[in-house]
Amino acid sequence: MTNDRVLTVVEDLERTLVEFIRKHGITHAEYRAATDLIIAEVEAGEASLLFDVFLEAAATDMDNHGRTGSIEAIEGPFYLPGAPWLEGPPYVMPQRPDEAGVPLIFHGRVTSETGRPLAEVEFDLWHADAAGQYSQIHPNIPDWNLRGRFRSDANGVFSVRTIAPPPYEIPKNGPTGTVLDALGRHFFRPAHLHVKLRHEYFGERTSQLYFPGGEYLDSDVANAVRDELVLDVTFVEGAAAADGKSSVDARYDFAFAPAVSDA
Ligand code: MBD
Ligand code: FE
Repeated sequence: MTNDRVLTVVEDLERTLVEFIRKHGITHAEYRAATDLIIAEVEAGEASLLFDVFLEAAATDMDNHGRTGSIEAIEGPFYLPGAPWLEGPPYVMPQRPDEAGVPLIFHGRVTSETGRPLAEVEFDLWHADAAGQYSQIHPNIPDWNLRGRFRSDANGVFSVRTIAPPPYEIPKNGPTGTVLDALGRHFFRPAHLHVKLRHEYFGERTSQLYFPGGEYLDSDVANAVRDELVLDVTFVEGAAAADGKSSVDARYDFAFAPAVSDA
C-alpha cells in the first residue's frame, strides 16, 4: 500500500534532485563525491549534525506557521531522553563541584495562550558547559552533566540554577566541518539553552533560547535564531548579591498553546 504523503514528497524530491543535476551539469565524479560525503557523515556520527545545521530551522519554521503561543525552535543533534529529575525547589542543574562558568538563573512563567498559569509542566533542559561541550557527546564530562528535568509550580512559575553557556563551536574536524570550510563559513552558534516543555494535554514543545547582544546572534551557522527566542537578561553584579558572586538572571515566559496539528 502506498502512503500518499510519501509518494508526494519523495517523488518531488527525486524530481527536484534530477533537475538539480541537469541544471548544474553535475558530473559523475561530483555525484560520487556527494554520496561519499553522506557515508562519511554517517561513519563520523555526524549525519544529524549536518542536516540540523543546514535544514532543521526551515522545518521548524514550517511547524511555527500559524502557531499561537510561543514558537518552537530547532532541537539540534545533542538531545538525550531520560535526563535525571532534579530535587527541589530550588532546582540546581547537575554539575561538577568546580563547574566553570558564570552562575545563571533561568526562570519565568508558563501559561496557556489565554494567560492561565500552567502547573506541573515538565521542563527538560540541556546545554553546553563553559568550554562549549555537551555531556555524553564530548569526552570527559560526567553523564547527565547540565542535563536535567524539573517542573513549574502551582502558579506556572519555574526557576533553575545553572551556569551560562558560551557560544558553541560545532565539531570542525569532521565531514560537516569540511563542508562549512569549503563554503567559507565559520563554525559557531550563539550561546543557547535547549529546553523541551511537556504538558499532560498540550503535549511536547521544543524551544531554544538565546542571550540578547550575544556573539553570532546574527550569523548562527544553523540560521536558527528568531527574535521571539531571545531571553530577557539582567547581569547581577557580585556587589549586589547575597553571596557576593556575579550572576546572570535570564527570564523567559512561555505561552503553551494547543499544537496546530492537534487543533
Ligand atoms: C548544537 O548544540 C546545536 O544546537 C546545533 C543545532 C548543532 C550543533 C550543536
Ligand atoms: Fe545546542
